Amino acid sequence: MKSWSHPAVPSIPGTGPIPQLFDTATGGLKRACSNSHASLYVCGITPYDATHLGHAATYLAYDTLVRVWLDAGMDVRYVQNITDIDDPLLERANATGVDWRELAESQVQLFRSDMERLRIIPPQHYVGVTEVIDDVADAVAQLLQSGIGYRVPSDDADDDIYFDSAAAAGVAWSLGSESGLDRDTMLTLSAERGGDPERPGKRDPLDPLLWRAERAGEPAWDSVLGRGRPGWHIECAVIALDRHEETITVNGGGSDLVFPHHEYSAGHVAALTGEPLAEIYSHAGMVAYQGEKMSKSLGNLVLVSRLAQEGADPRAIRLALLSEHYRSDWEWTDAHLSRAQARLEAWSRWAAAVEASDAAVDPLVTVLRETLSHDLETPRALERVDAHIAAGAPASAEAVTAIDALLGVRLV
Ligand code: 5CA
Ligand code: ZN
Repeated sequence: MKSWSHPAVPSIPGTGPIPQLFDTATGGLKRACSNSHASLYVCGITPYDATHLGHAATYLAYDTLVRVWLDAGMDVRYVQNITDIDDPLLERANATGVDWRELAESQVQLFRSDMERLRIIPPQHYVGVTEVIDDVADAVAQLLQSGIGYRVPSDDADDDIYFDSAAAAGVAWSLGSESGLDRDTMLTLSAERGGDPERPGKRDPLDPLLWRAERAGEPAWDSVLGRGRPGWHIECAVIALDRHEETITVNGGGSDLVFPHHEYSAGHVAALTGEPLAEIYSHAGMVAYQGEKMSKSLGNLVLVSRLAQEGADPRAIRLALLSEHYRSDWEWTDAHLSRAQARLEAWSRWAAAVEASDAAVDPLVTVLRETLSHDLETPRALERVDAHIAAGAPASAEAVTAIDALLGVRLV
């Protein structure tokens, strides 16, 4: 699919450090670097409602990672998917009487324009699952062949195909190796997040769906498996494998994807290749609004597009989101935006008097680099800029450039 346009990212003199990033699987910080390049797979939207601030916060976290990597001189390879066929999309399309393809297309377009508005660096490959149905079917056929995929009969269709978690356990993955969760928690989360632990005929209630045979009235594709459509986790496993030739540096997404989604994407990749999906499993915290996680199903959304229509400067939206650390769960309030607006005005006044500096590297640039490379500490980075300005330091061209390159906020 078409991605969105790339914002200008200036380069800062010198290079920044390789970032350290928190890894869910080991519960600690890890150096995020394979070699001279870094690869990133971030789970994309299910396009049935427009970009809310929770989505924006998650994509902004990985945008910050990309910016830090670029500043460290790394070649960055970035892939993102679109879940453009799945139950929630079909349910919304049916409920509103809109064709599911039109719904997906319109929401993806809105997402692209919101990402552009926020100056978020696009992935090089932006891939809808509907573009890779054959690849998914081939992968599921391979799992069937190796005995890791198995058939589960259904009353109203051909057999569905499931993933045998126990048979897949090996060196690169076993159940729990990504999430570290106990079985009871997994059972609860599976039921809440698209799994079907109650389905009869499965070898283990936790085993996830790989392929859903065609049902009357549902979209389906011809494939080596017959007519049907992909399960959710195999979609991301196959897109990550198709576009990255080796274990990726970082697999990212919101923390609602820790289990089952990233656990089983990792399991599927390990079963297909014998290699781990990622070196680091990274998760952004959940943004709440009015006391609950911001989500399409609850309807408590604050949309990026609506804030922009109401006159919010996209740079202030960016600063408001960056004022919270990406790993914390937090609640959006109007005060986030008004504080960010005031900050943007103060920074802009300071930057208007930008002057060339003699210093080899402005100390603010070093501070920003160090702060961000430590698990993307954006709230501290913003405070360091505030303190620099409050101390009366002049605006050097390097510092203004660094704020643009690393924080994505162009002041002049
Ligand atoms: N299509 C799948 C991933 S393959 C999906 O989860 N789509 S989504 O539209 O529901 O979410 C898109 C991204 O935003 C995911 O990374 C998800 O974890 C993240 N996300 C969703 N809600 C929030 C929230 N309230 N706060 C932070 N991130 C969120
Ligand atoms: Zn995903």
